[in-house]
Amino acid sequence: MQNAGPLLSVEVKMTPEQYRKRKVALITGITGQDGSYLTEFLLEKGYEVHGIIRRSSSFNTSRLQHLYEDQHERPTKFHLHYGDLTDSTNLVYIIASVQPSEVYNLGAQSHVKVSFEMAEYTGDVDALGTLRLLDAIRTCGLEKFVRFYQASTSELYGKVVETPQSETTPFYPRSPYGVAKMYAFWITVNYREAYGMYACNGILFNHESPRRGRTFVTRKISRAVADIHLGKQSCLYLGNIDAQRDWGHARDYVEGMWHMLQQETPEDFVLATGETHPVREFVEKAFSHVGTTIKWRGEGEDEEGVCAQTGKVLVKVDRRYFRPAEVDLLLGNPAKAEKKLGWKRKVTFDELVKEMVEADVKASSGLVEDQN
Ligand code: NDP
Ligand code: GDR
Repeated sequence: MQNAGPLLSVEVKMTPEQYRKRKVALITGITGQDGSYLTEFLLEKGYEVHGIIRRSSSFNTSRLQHLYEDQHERPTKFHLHYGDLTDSTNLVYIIASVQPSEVYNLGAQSHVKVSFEMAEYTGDVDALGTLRLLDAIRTCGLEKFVRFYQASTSELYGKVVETPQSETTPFYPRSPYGVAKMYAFWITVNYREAYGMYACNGILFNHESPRRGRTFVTRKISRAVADIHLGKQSCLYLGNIDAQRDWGHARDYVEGMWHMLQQETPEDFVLATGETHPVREFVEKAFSHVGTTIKWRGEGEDEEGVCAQTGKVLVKVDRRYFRPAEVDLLLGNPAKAEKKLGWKRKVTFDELVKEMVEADVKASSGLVEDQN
C-alpha cells in the first residue's frame, strides 16, 4: 500500500532554498510571553511574521500592542489570524494561505498545575495540536519546504534521573502537561524521520521576563513584591518553595529557537543556563531589590517568610499551590547548543530577578502600562 499523498497541494514553483529565502514565519502562541519576544526578534531580522490568535471575549494581545503601533511603518510585515490548535481545518487553511518558511509551535496550555485539572484539554492542545499542525503542513504538500520548531520543555525530565539534564537524559514526565509535551516531542521526531521534515525540538528550561504570565511563580513573586512594597498587598502565598529551577531570560531563549531552524540538519537542543536556584532564593532576591530582608521561620507547610526589618509576615506557604506530583529539581546542560548553535544565555539569574521586580514596581505604581 502506498502512503496517502497530500490532500491539498500548494503549488510551489521554487526550490526549497528559494522558498526559505522569502523569510515568512508563522507562530502559534504569538500572544504568549515567548511569542511576543520571538515576533520582535524575527521582525528585526526582516521576516514577515504571521501569528495565530484565539478569539477571546477579553483583550488578549497586550504583549503585542507595541508592534501593532509599529504596523503603520511596516504595514505588510505583521499579520494575525484567528485560529486554534484544536481546529485542523483552520490550521490547513492558514498554512495554505501564509505558506510559511518557518513554523514555530509555541501555542499550548502551558501551566503545569492547571494541566492536572484540565488533563484532557491539555493533551488535546499540547499533544494532538502539534500533530494537527505537522499534518497541516503535510496536507498542503509543504513538508519539504517548511522548517518546524516545537516548543519542548524541561518538564519532560520530570522526576530526577540524572543532573545536569541534557539531550540524552531519559524522560520521566510528572504531569499531564509533561506527558502531552512528550507526545509532541516524539511526533516531531517521528515526522522528521518518516517524512524527511526539517523539524526540531527545543528542550527549553524555564525562562521568564516581565512579560511572564502572572500565575507562574517568578512573576507571581515579582508582582507581589512590588505590590507589598507599595502597600497594595500584605502577604504572598506560595506552594513548594523548595522546588529548584534553571531560570533564564525569555529574550535569550527565543534567539536559540531561531538558531535551531538555521542549521544544515535538524536536531533537538537543550537551552538552559546550567544553574539552578530554589523558589525561596527567588523570593529572597526579589525582596532584596526593594530593600527588604526575608528571614524564614517554621517548617514545611508552616514555614513563613518574615521581614527582618519590621517583623511582619510577608510570605506564607499555602497547600493549595502544591501539585499532585512535583518536579523537584531542574538543571540543564546547554553544552550542545553552545557548541553547535553558538548560543549562550546572556542574562544572569540576578539580572533577571532585578529586571522583573523593577518592571513590576513601575507597572504597579502606574508609571508604565502592564504588558500583560
Ligand atoms: P504562554 O502561556 O505565555 O503562552 C501560551 C500561548 O499559547 C498563548 O499565546 C496562548 O494563547 C496560546 N494557546 C493556548 N491554547 C491554545 C490553543 N488551543 N490554540 C492556539 N494557541 C493556544 O507560554 P510561553 O510563552 O511561556 O511558552 C511558549 C511555549 O513554550 C509553550 O508551548 C510552553 O509550553 C513552552 N515552554 C515554555 C517554557 C517557559 O519557561 N516559558 C519552557 C519550556 C517550554 P492565549 O494568549 O489566547 O491564551
Ligand atoms: P513550571 O513553572 O511548573 O516549572 O513550568 P511555575 O513557575 O508554575 O512553577 C515553578 C515551581 O515553583 C513552584 N511553586 C509555584 N508555582 C506556581 N505557579 N505558583 C505558586 O504559587 C508556586 N509556589 C511554588 C512549583 O510547584 C514549581 O515547582 C513552567 C511553564 O512555563 C511550563 O510551560 C514550562 O514547560 C516549564 O516551566 C519549563
